[in-house]
Amino acid sequence: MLLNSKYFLTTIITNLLLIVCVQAQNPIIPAGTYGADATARVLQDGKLYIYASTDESVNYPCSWHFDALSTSDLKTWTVTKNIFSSKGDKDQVPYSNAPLFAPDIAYKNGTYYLYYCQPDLKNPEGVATSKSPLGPFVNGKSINLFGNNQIDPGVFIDDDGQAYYIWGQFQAKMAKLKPNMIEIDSATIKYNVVTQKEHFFHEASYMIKRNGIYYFIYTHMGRADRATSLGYATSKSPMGPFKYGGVIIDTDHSDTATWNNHGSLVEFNKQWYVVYHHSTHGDKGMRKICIEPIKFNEDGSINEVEMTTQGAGSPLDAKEKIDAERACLLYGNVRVDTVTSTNEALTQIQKGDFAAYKYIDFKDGLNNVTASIIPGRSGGSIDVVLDNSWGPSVGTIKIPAALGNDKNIEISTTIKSVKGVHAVWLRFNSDNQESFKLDWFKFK
Ligand code: FUB
Repeated sequence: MLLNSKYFLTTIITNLLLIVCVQAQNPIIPAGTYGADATARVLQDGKLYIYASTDESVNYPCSWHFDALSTSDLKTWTVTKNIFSSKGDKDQVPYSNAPLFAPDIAYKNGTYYLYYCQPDLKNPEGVATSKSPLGPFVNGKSINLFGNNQIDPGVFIDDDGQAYYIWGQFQAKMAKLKPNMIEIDSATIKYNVVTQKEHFFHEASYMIKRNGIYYFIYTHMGRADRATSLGYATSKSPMGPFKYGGVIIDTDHSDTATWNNHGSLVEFNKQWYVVYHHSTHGDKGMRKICIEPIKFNEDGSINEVEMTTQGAGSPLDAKEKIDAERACLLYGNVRVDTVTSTNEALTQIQKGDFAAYKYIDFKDGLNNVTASIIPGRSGGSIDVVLDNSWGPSVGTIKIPAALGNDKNIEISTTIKSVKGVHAVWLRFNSDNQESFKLDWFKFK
C-alpha cells in the first residue's frame, strides 16, 4: 500500500506520533506499522480504543512501548505511538527494562489504568495510570499475583462496580481487584477458572458481559494444538463455573508462520465485533490487527466467523486499488513483506501459491484487471479465480522476468466479465523465489 497525503497524515504532538489512516479494511493498522494482543474498549468519550503490543521486528514479538488505535467510525483509525514505555527516555517502569506484552485498560473515577505484562520477571504484571485514554501512562507499578505462568492481564468491571483481574497460561486465574485498582485481594483468588483440559484455554483472558451472561474470551488451543483461534466460554457469574462455547475465529492460513492469536469482543454502534491478530512476514513478529463483525444467537452462543479483507466495512470496490497485503488467506510460500517503510506487498511467491480477498464488488460488470508488480529475476503469471481456490479462472496476468530494479510496473489484461460480489483468489505461477512481488491490483 503506497500511502499518499489523502490517506496518511503524520503529526508530532507533545512527543506522541499520530498516524491517521482512512481505511475500513483489514488489517486496520497502516502498512509499516504492526501490533498484536488487541484489547478493544469503548471508553468515556464514546470512541472505540484498541490497546496493543507493538511489534517491530521479525525476530521477536512485542517491543518496549505500546501504541493505541482509536476511531469514531471504524473507517478512520488514529494510531497514537508510545503511549507507555518500559525503556528509553520515556521509561515509566522503574523496576524493569523488559519488553511490554498484552495490555488491557480500565477506567475508574477519572483515571485510566493500563495493565501490562513483562516476560521473565518474578512479578511480570503491572499497571500504569493516566488522566487521558491516550496517555502518556506513567508510574508503572508491579502487581503481586503469586504463582507460575503469570501472563496477559485481563480486567473486567461488573455492573456493581466490582473490578476483577484475570491472568495466566494453561489455566486462567482470577481475583477481585481492591478499590485502588492496583492490588488484587489475594483472599479471592480462584484457580482453574477456565482450563486447557476443559476449554482448550491457552492464554489471553478477556471478559465482557452481555444480557446477564459473562463471556470469557481467550486464545484457544483446540485445533491441531495450535494457538491460532479465539474461543469463548460463558457463565452466569463472573468467576464461573464457565461452560465451553466454541471458536469465534481461527487465523489458520493468514501467514505461513501463523502461530498465535489474542483479541477481544466489543460492541460499537449496536454491532458486535471480534478483534484479533495474525502474523505477517512468515515469522513470529510483525503481527497485524484485524476486526470482523460477529453475531450472537438467541441462546447467547456466537457463530464462528471467517477472516475477511472487508472487515468492518462493505465489500471492496473492484475499481479501487486493492493492496495485495490485504489478502485474508495465503496458501503456500507467499507472504506479506515490507518493501519500503510505508509500503507492503506479497513476496516470496512460488508456483501454486494462492491469496484470497473476501469480498470484492464488481457491481454491473468489469472485464479488465491491472496489477502493480515489482518484477523479479524470473517471470510468471497470476490467474484470477472467483469464489473458491478451485473456482473458474476468469483471466491470466502474464508477468515478464526483469533484472529486479524494484520499480513497480503496471500490467493490464482483459478478463471475462465479472458481475456482483465475489471472493477473489489469485493463483500464482512463478519459477523460483526471486520472482515478482505483487503490490496492488484493481479492475475496470
Ligand atoms: O504478544 C506476546 C504474547 O504472545 C502475548 O502475551 C500472548 O498472548 C501472545 O499473543
